Amino acid sequence: MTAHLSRHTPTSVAAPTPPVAAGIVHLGLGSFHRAHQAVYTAAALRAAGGDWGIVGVASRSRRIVDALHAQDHLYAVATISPETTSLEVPGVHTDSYVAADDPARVVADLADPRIRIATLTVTENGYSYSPSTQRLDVGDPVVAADLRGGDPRSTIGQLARGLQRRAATGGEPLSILSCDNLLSNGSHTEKLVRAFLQELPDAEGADALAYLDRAVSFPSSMVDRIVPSTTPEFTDRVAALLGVRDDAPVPAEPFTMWAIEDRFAGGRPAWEAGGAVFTDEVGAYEQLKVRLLNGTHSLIAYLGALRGVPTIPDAIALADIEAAAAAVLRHEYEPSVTAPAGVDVEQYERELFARWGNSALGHRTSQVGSDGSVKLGQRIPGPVVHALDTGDFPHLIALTVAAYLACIAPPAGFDPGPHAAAMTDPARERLTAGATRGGRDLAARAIVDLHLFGEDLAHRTAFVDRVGDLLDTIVQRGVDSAIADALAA
Ligand code: CS2
Repeated sequence: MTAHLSRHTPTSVAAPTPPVAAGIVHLGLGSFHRAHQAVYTAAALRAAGGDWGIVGVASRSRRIVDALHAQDHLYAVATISPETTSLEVPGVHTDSYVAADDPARVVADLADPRIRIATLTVTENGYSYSPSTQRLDVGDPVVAADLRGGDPRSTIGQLARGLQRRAATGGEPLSILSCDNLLSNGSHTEKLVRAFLQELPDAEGADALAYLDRAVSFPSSMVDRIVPSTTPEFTDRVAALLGVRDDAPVPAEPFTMWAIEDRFAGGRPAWEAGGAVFTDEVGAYEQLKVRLLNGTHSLIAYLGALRGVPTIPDAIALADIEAAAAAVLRHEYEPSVTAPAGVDVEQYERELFARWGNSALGHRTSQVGSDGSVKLGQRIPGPVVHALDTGDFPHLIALTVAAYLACIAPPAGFDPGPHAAAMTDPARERLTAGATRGGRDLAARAIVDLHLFGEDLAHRTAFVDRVGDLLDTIVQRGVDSAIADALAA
């Protein structure tokens, strides 16, 4: 098959959204954005119109940008379950480029008065904050260089420099909307952008800070859709279904959810047309999702990798991992969350098991297990402190951390297997620098010395010791024994 997807090649799928002018700049042109915000935006444009096309900015990867340019910025989202596959072509991107190739353009686009929203999916790892203090990491060499001047490379630097330019060239209102799995992602982003501007000499930062106070909003949002990485087999399957070649297709599960705070300084698309919920309770939605879904997802990924299975559905099909997931969800995460009005937590939990079990998706344990040092910092500290302060002990969250350490920083002589080896993590080097004397030592390095999960957990000695002991059990007696031990406690 040689013809590529374009606005002129017929496909089996209904025509994409007609082209409109851009109103959104999106930083982080990965699969998640293309299967989530883009799909909601397509529904909004179909229902209510508006100049809300999206300029997609990839941070480094040229592959998707090249594919999108060759295809008139069209690509298919394939909604996949064991029962069905359905295709949709959102067609809402007006342009795309790689930030590393054209860093000056990022600032120019953020300052462009036609742009009224900047959305972000740069992952937990893309916000340049220190996990222990939650503040802007001014010691990070990329942030430090951005503060000195020149074209910014960090996301926070790009936003701050974009606001500076915008303040100086008309000061049109702008909303900055984080769509990453961070708690209070709006105020967190605002705090980091402010901190960047405050680090600048007065004459440079003051106008931008005044403009930020006057005309910029940072709504929080909770995003949810499981979007695995694309594989060559999947690309071939989509081509067969579409009838033309698509080099940038995205697989996604049927479930999708977006809860957003309705505070948009310069207007917004009618995302509710795609099912987005506008609510004052975003914090409650975020907590529910980041703890119940993501926290349990991490446990399934690390235990699954240690058991040697490649995917999340393979892992949740193992009886003891399913039991551990049910126990951590119900007894350790759920007590720490307050459900938003109208959300039935039991129903939500039942759906989670069906979602994790979606065997058609092939969601890899190594994908969910990657970047655990930044992801777990969002997922576990609140629930651990809640449990300890109410007289319960979070044995299965301790097991999650022990399994994470076994995967990322395996003690000498222990082989965690290929799926653990495929996980990437920015803290891997710091965790593995120098020998450790057993599990408690490594747990203390991660939680107490490196403060990977914030300051509060660093003082919870009983938790740190339990992580260390479970790690020793994994190494000496195997992951099955550690699961049995944590479940029996
Ligand atoms: C996962 C998430 O990789 C991970 O850490 O837990 O990407 C998860 O699939 C999404 O947040 C679902 O909305």
